[in-house]
Amino acid sequence: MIYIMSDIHGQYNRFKNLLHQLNLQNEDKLYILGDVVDRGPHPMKILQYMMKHQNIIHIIGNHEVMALPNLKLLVPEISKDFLQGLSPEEYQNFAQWTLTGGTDTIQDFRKLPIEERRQIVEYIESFRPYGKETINGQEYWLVHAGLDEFSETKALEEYTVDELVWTRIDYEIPYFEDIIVVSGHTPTQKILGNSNPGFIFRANNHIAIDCGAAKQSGRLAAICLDTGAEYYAEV
Ligand SMILES: [Mn+2]
Repeated sequence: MIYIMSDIHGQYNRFKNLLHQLNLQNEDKLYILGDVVDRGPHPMKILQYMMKHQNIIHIIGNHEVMALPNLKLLVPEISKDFLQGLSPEEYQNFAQWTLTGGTDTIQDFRKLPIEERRQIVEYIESFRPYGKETINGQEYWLVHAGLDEFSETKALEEYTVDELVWTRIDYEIPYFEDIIVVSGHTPTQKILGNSNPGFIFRANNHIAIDCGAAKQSGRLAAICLDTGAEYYAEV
């Protein structure tokens, strides 16, 4: 079976709750479509769990894109004058990241011994830009946010990471007639005209699975592509 989750945002309890429901077997695969970090308290426990499980496939989100260069800077012990040692560009990236939820990630990261911090950085560096699966003859493209600079003739391999992690999909318009695009990034609470906000959205050859786990009022979702079954964790 192939399962997909997205936008866990440091919510380790919801993650464990959902894993318990999925009861993953060694031959199953779980794709996580990015934004494991930021805005929630325990991203490191989630990443360390993912690292230990070969059948969990990590796809990059915009929050990993923002976090990675900053986490690299934070691997050594941080002194009081850390910020003064940054170049203007590094400083700007750092400030931007802390404004979009990075502070939770920093606090969690700093609790780790240096060797474990290195492992986390290496693991995030290995995140893939996208996934692709064909199940029962149906092709699925798995991306964090969508397909920016879309063209029907453009192969998935041709998209840059930035094109895959930042865009906001218009879910009323299908990308393809024959390929279903699975994405996170935009909570289904924010999809215009969605009759079931906060749950998995499926229409127009889109499956949107970010159900707003970063917020107390939201939930973490998973879908099984083989059966179509949906799973939710609210606590
Ligand atoms: Mn995102």
